[in-house]
Amino acid sequence: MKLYQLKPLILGLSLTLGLLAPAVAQTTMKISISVAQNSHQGVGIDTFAREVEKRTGGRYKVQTFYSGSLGGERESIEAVQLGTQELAMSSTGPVPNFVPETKILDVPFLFRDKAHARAVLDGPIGQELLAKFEAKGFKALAWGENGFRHMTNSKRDVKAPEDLKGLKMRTMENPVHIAAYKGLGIVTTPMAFPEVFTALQQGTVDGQENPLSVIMAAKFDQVQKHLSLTGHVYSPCIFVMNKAVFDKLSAADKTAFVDAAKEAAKANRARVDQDDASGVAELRAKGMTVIDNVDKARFVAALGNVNAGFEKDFGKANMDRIRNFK
Ligand code: EAX
Repeated sequence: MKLYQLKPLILGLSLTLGLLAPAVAQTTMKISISVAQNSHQGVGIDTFAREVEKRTGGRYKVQTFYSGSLGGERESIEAVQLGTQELAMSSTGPVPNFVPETKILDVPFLFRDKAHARAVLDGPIGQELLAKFEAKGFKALAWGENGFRHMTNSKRDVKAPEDLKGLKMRTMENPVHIAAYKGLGIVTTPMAFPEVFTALQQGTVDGQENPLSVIMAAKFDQVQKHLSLTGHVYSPCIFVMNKAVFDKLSAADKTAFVDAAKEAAKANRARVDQDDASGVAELRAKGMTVIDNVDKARFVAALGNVNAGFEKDFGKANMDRIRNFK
């Protein structure tokens, strides 16, 4: 057959396909993050979008929004609860305002390392916490990760807890963080993430704390000189979805969404590992002074009273269950 003879065939075929296409209803949903696309969370939601589309045969499309373009993390979780936005990936920063049981995860020096944190979150403790979201209008699909948080500031090298006294630092809108940093003598200024760069640039605050992944994605090296690898809090992320929207999915699609979030969490955590491995050298090359031999035991000791308060509030048994999880 000659090409010109094939043409009507191809035309006919594409017409048929074109007519068939509308029979497959396509639903578009939105997911957002507060950090840039080129980041551990960007990899997370990009993977999620791709996996949802693949696993539902293209019937569901997920539109991705970065850099807080739909609002900060608190706003995004509110939007998911209200249903004006179907999905969000967020740190646990603002989550206790919606699901108070998650507070325990942000206790300083609770997790030994990322492997410990990931095992807790993917195991029964983490799954029990995911279930708590349901009563609040959410389907929590999976835990992802921000990573261990470190302190940066524009004033001085922080080597010991005393060096933090009087530093004005932006904190997340999270009661556990605020109480802990106050306990270290920091002047705390809770603020949504999209405002942080400008606040640091204009000197409204001296410093902030975030994992290397976030520090690099937000280019905080441009406005912060001193970085201390305090690793003071492990910061989880969560993939949340509006519960009513999730409940309307077929059983197979529900599985597709949950599995897509699990794949996304894997990709997100792998990028955190990569950023943790390359971050210090990269940030030094960009001009930051990095204190990598912080005496953690002294930070833990300085938080003694605050941590005793957390044990009282959250239950020593609950904290020990996390600490001792293998
Ligand atoms: O989730 O607000 C924060 O500092 C978070 O770590 C950031 O938005 C990434």
